[in-house]
Amino acid sequence: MIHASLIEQDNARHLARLTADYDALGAHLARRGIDIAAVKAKVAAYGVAVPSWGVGTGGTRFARFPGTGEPRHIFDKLDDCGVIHTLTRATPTVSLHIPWDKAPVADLLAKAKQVGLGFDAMNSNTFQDQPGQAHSYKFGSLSHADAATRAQAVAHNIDCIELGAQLGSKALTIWIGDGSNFPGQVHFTRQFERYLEAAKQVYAALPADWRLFTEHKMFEPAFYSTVVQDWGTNYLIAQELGPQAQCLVDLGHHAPNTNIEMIVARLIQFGKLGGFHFNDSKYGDDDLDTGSVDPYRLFLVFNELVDAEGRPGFAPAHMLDQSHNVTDPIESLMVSACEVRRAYAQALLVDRAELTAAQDGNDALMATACLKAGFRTDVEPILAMARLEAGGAIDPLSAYRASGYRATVAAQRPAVAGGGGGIV
Ligand SMILES: [Mn+2]
Repeated sequence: MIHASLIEQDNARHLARLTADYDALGAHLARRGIDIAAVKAKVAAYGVAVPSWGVGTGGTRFARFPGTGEPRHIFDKLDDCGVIHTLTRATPTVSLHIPWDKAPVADLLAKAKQVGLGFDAMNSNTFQDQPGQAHSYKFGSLSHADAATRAQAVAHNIDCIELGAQLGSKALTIWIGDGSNFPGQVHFTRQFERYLEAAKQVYAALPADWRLFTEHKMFEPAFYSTVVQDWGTNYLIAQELGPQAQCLVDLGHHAPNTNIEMIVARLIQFGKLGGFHFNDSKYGDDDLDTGSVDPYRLFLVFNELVDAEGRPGFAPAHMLDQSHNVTDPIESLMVSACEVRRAYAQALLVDRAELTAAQDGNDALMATACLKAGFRTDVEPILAMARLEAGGAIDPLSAYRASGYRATVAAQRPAVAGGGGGIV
């Protein structure tokens, strides 16, 4: 994997520069009345989960171009996730996707322990058929017109809960592809009634300390309608199911220009924000690297999260959900984990008393300038120092490239065929 001595060697090259930058930023923040050590401590405690499927190369409906040394199974994936956490110290947990990652519980636990990772939310898959499956999901799963198909989808979700409980997971995220491709194809109300009835059966199987997350998405894989098309429907589901059900916000699952930070604020206000799938987008569910297109939007989301810190029951789950089509997935996930922490650190710098005063005084310009003061601050020295002090890399990308990890695993893992498109 990545030896501590290699990280030390690489850090030695960056240490003098980092120390100077950190001290300068500390002095600058002190003039603004901010204690840099307090911000660094919060950043260091902030973790974001990596999805197991994220370490494989993604694809589009056109094609998929596999990289070298692609993980062959969940144990290779856990190795790759271990590398990401070793260098960034920002990704302590992995989110499994069942059945893609199905393996004996004892083996999963042993591997996770070996690479120093825990397990985050479990993800069920009823959007594609598995070999030997009795009923097809071509026309839906939890909302399918056929009762036996719905029962099969419910049973799969309950299997995911039972597996996750043995792994130490505390949440289930339901993934569905249910919807329609033509006007008139489905009866909106009857379809949603069937969905709710099935989801209630899954909810009933939740352990007392678990949460159930549902994700809204306005299109894909269905192109005319989806069952959970927007945050309003998502909120209705969480309300119908009960207190353990909350809404997941995937940043890419909205129409362009949607005010996502406002959706986040609404869900927080009513205790229904379950968490995030972080990514970035330009046009649709592009699954681009977090913060790569619109870092200000990411900051505005975190501005709402920092504002809500300390509210009773406020504990959103954070996960990256991206498709890496042209980059080394490990590099993209490392950079993205750092981008999430960056937005968090910038949001921590916002002077909340000054912001409230500007809002209450109808000083629109000063209110927005107050946000910009947080966003414009280069917090990289805080992020790097937090990594260094936790045993990680000052510059994860530099250390990763110096390690030669990709070439090492490429020699051990046979190349896979290009295959078709789609998320992998
Ligand atoms: Mn997602």
